[in-house]
Amino acid sequence: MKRIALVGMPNTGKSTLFNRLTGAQAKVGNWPGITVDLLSAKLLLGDSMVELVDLPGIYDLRGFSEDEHVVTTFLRQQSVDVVLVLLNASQLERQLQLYAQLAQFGIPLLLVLNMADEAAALGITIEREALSGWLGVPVCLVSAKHGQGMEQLRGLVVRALRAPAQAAPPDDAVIEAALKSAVHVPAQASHRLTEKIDRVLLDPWLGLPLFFGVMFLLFEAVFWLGTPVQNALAAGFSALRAAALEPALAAAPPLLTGLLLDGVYNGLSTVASFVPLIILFFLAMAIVEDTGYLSRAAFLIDALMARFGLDGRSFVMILMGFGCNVPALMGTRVMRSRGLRLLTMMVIPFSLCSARLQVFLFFIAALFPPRLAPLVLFSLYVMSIAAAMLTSLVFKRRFVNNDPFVLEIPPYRFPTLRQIVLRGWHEVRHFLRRATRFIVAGVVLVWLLTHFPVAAAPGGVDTWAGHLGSWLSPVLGPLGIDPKLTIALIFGFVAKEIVIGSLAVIYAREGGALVSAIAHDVTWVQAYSFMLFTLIYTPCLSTIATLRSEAKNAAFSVVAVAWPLALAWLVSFAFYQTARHF
Ligand SMILES: Nc1nc2c(ncn2[C@@H]2O[C@H](COP(=O)(O)OP(=O)(O)OP(=O)(O)O)[C@@H](O)[C@H]2O)c(=O)[nH]1
Ligand SMILES: [Mg+2]
Repeated sequence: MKRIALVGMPNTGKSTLFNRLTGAQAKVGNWPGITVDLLSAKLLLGDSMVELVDLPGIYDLRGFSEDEHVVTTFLRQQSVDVVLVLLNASQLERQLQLYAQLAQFGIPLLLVLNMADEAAALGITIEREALSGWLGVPVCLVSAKHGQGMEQLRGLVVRALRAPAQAAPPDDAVIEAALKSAVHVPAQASHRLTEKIDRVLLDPWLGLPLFFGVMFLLFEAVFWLGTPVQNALAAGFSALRAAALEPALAAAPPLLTGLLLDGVYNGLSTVASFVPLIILFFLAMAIVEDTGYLSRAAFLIDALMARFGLDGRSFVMILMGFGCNVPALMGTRVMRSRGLRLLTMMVIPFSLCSARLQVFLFFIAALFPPRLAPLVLFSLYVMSIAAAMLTSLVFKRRFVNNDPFVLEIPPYRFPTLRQIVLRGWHEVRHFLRRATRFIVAGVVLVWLLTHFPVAAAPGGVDTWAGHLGSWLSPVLGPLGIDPKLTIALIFGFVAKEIVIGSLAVIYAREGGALVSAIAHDVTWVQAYSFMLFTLIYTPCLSTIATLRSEAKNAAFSVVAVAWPLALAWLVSFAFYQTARHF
């Protein structure tokens, strides 16, 4: 099968084009460095199938960061039939250099100028034929986001595959002449609206408070919209159990009914009721990221982060970790300095990911009045960042950053509805896949632990779970974490998605009944201490595995697991021992 590769600078729309051509769902975002690994998909071109490969963005083929390495190794070692060189049509002056470097690889090239819509809006005109004449390669002008120029592009690719032609690498003089005669840029080509908005949002004094204000308002909105839906779903699941499932299983042996209803059903339905809130949360994050506001946040906070040995990119990775820590850890590949990369990897696991979010939403709903809910959750986000900052202060001397921070600030781009929906769906699918995979196994295990040996009262001190809980109580007791919560924490070590499902099994209740049982058993101080511990201790096995494979250093991985455990204990201890006196 013939193979086509997409190469270009970061944030030029390679993944958008990849998705448009193949119908795949590669992650897209208005931030350089979204794609950090190869992605490939097949598509039908003319009458044959070809493979299209999406690559990380690169500024320079001679670079030495991990993602640039991915691209050069790929071009050297794989047989590639045509390279689509994707450039931002409104930045040709800067980006054509990359084309010249690629021409030296001796692979047939096709020049694709993307973001034709933005170039046109800026008043830039490009004479496609003339440019093609100067460089000796086919050129086409497209808009991957809106779909213009796709037919022409497909036609050119088919032709290039049929009759591969290599152009001579252009020297600087040729490029200069090509730009001069084929690309017309008006004297004042600037993103007007972007500049206007940035005058406020990038204000040195107002910028950061505004950013945190916007994030806080988003939270309020997510809660305000999502909580009623979540309550309705939870009530629906309870009603379904009482009306249909219990009667249907009435004749089955009690042990089996217990496993199916108190175990699997309660566990899954409790988690499922949080899905609407999680979806809304992701949509909000997707919009913040796609518009380009996240890049601005990185820029604003860079100076502050430098004091902690980190930089603006680390901050964005931390925010990305709020979705899931795993892709955020992989995102550190764009960092050139190994010290900076390791330090960032050390702090990302403190990011309050969606799995932890679900645990917190549950406890907050159980123990705090609705009026306080957004505030309590916001405080946990603040704690999440505080834990990350404290960690970088502790470790910054071991991991020194020797790479200056250069970040291009992209213009504001408003995501299309299609982009938002795709992105939201992508995250939700990921969440559900993990949730169902871990939860079913987890709740069944918890059920076994809380129901055996058979002679013991279910969930009591004589079950296996009870023994485990009392064995750990000298360690977790001083944090206000009782034996029942302890079991949930142990399973949370594997994945946080199991925590609430486990509690549903341990308490043999679901939905509203579970909430009131926990509210009855646990004080808000204990609950907050439990949440702090959940926030800071080990994120999940997938994160540990990613840390291990990205850092390629066993000692580092051990510290990256042991330190958060110790910190979690200390923070919860300090909180619980202080707050319980009030
Ligand atoms: N206006 C406009 N925006 C586009 C177009 N193509 C992509 N974008 C936007 O540009 C941003 C970057 O798109 P991506 O597809 O993630 O870019 P990429 O080249 O894969 O980026 P990296 O993976 O970071 O190298 C997103 O906000 C897209 O919505 C286009 O033709 N016109
Ligand atoms: Mg990409």
